[in-house]
Amino acid sequence: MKVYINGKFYDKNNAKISVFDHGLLYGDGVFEGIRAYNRLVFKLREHIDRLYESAHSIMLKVPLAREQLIKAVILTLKENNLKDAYIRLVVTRGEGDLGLDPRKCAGNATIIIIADRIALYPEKLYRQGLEIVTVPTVRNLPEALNPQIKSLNYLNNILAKIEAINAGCDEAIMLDSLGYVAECTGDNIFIVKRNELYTPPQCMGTLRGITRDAVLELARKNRILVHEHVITRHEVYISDECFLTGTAAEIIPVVKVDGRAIGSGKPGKLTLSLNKKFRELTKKEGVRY
Ligand code: PXG
Repeated sequence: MKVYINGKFYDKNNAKISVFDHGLLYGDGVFEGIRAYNRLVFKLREHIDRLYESAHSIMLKVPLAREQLIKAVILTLKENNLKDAYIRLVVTRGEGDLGLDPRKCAGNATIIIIADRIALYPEKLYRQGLEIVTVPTVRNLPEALNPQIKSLNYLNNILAKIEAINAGCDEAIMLDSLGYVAECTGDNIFIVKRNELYTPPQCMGTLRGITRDAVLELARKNRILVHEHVITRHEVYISDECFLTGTAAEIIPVVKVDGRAIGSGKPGKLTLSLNKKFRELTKKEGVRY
């Protein structure tokens, strides 16, 4: 495997950055997870735009223009000769000293691109559906660290993940500070009620997922009514179907939440049909390499 760091490729074993990098010391940086299917990078422009937006918000200057970064991603995929891939794009504040002061990192931003394979959940869970739980750790408050910023600081999500694992589940529902359903640790959440789709609005402590947007677009094209609306746990419990979306997870059905069976307790019809449409989309849409 070849890893891209600041314009050069390194073997996996030699792909190293400074211990003074503020990405390591403070989680000071931003990232994206992107997928390529059959030599097509899915929603590459959307991921790149979100990365620059996250960086802009934390006043981190990405030392490459967007077009150059797109080229670097494509080059990394070619270098690794991967037909299907999961691409991790990381931009850190770079090397500084042992203080918080970002001025010490001026002009040192580190750009890392890793292309690999990924299987987030075992294949059988896509057929059988996930069991998830609501966890005590609430999602970061937008007024503290806005979940719209895809920052390297994922401790909030990792704590929730640990709580889910401790409860014997693979994934967690995180609530916002008002107690509404926000999202899962690395996925957005949807429910289906009477053949209509509901997902929390992006302003409520939720990342504006690119898979979420793709699903909303697919639903609208197929004349399924969609509501970006606050959701309570009760509404999840009494929903007909539930599923999660994310670049890594893709679309995964949820069949049990906090011990309550969702709908029939099996992956729902609309979930499976949207999943099929999503897979077709990933086969035909994207930036070719
Ligand atoms: N919410 C959060 C908090 C995320 O981190 C999503 C939703 C889905 O967004 P996209 O754009 O991918 O549809 C994400 C992104 C993992 C992992 O290993 C997951 C993400 C990022 C990094 C790692 O589960 N998901």
